[in-house]
Amino acid sequence: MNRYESAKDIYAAHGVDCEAAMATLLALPVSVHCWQGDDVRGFEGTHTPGGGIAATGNYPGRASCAQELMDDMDAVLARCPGKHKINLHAMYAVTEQPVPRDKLAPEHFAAWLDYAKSHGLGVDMNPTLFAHEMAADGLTLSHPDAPVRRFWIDHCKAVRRIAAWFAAELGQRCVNNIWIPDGFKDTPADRLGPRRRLKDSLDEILAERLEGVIDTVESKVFGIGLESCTVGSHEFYLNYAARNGCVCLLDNGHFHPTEQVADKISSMLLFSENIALHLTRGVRWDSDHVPVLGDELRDICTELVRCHALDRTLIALDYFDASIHRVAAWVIGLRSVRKALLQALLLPHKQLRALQDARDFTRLLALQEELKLLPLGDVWAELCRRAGVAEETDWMNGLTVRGG
Ligand code: RNT
Ligand code: ZN
Repeated sequence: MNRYESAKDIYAAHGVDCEAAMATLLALPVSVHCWQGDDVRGFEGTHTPGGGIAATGNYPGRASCAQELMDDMDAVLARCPGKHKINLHAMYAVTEQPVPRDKLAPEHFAAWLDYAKSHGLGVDMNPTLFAHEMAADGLTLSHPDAPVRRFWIDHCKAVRRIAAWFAAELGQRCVNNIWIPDGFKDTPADRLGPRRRLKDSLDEILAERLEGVIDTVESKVFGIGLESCTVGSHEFYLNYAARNGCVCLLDNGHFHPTEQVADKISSMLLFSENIALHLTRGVRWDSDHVPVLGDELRDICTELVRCHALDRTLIALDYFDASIHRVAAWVIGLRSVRKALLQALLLPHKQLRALQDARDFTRLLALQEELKLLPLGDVWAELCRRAGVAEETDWMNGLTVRGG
């Protein structure tokens, strides 16, 4: 008997169907962020991400133009099982001359549409409200000066229309995620004013009804240089989304280190149709390390499965590590997310819930520990084989270093 057949029997003895788990996983879209390939630089010629986000490290081979970034994404997608979307930022527009961000239009993303079409991929979008002179003082949609707010509102409106265009062209919905860096390094004198201005800006941005666009809003607890107050806090967006019919996005690097995103999911699902995630790994802070198969990621994925929320959740990646091979970093994170989802799909949720409801917490803990040792790797290897991607031991074969 081969290893997969044997693993299948072991899981079946726990009442778990490996075939069903693999089918679910292969059909589940994960949105792959383009910004791992070039350290969040974009193609506008600016070199500091700003807004308190930064890729650290100087491994050679960073993609420096659209073609290189697309080549690297090809290398990533060829190594990862499952259905994918690509997640773009406005600063990745492919244009001959620089185009002001408030003037961006679908034609500036024609190269990405071609890429998505030729690879059968969906696209998600993000306006870029950092790494720009208009965001130099750390404020954008909540800025006290009306002309600054106007520029960023117009930028966000322009990008939403691009998102609608992608949705129409590709025949699948496009998530448009708004994250702003706005905040204060030291104790502000006024928190209400900036938050009221952010609310008004969002109201204007989201006023236009656009077919195929799912608007998400991403909160944060703090950023580097913006330690004392973040205007777009979790409470702000949780309430904003609930009131205005958009979707709250949880980035698991954006909370206090002991605060668990896994624990928030069930509460949110009771009050909203959809939730959105940025999966990352914060090491002591929002450091955006490459996700690995650890407790945090597993707990989040387990929660999605046991709440039957996979089809209500928009899953995206968000990390950037420039200290190791960038394509490998991309692949390790994406494969880890898939592994965590697979492990979650291979748990006997009914049985676990029954133990909790019977208040048999002793057996529950014992079983939870036992399940960690089931042959996940054998099912993962089978999944990779079926998806036509390299197995764990082999996926680094053929990876080269640009310019190396
Ligand atoms: C920043 C947010 C945001 C960005 C991307 C590039 O802290 O996580 O999602 O990482 O938009
Ligand atoms: Zn994020």
